[in-house]
Amino acid sequence: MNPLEIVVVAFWLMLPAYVPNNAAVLTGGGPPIDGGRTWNDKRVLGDGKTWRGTAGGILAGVGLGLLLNFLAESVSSAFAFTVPEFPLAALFALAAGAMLGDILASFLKRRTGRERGAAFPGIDQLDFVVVSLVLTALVATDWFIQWFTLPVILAVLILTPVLHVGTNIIAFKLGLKDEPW
Ligand code: CTP
Ligand code: K
Ligand code: MG
Repeated sequence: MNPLEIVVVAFWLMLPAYVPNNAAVLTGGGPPIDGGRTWNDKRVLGDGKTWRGTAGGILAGVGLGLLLNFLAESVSSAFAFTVPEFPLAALFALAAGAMLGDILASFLKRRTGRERGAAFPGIDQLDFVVVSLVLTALVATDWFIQWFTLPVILAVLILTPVLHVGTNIIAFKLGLKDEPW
């Protein structure tokens, strides 16, 4: 794989995991997942993790993946290499894993005394990647091994924080997000 192929395949593979966080910002609101419950006087997750945002995020990730499946052949012929189609299980794991990673991060933020919206550098940028990759490896193992080669995983780990910081600054400037992280 040449460097362009590695970067394009890494980005393509992760799109269904990238979109849920942004879609949740747009669809969020309504009852929080933790129902307002606290643990040691701190919210279990906080008002920033809602059922609606989570469902909207997962649907957006899976929906985008179905669109990518439809486009995969044309994109592959435009480049001189193949971009993958996503099995349904992998799509769901990428999207739901991204939301789960973000929820686990909020759980850790509350346990470490961080209020809703507080930054947690490092965790904020990679929580969703790690959980979506692990979940995908579990539910679509053969497909995962075929596509997530070591160079692709390294590209994902480097690309993701850069893209995450960039898109969040844009969402903040557009007034969609309360903080630029
Ligand atoms: N959101 C949601 N449900 C989710 C994730 C996000 O409704 N599972 C929405 C919420 O409106 C949230 C916004 O998207 O405020 C931004 O997401 P995020 O930055 O992850 O949440 P924070 O509000 O910063 O809360 P936390 O400190 O718990 O991360
Ligand atoms: K977050
Ligand atoms: Mg936030």
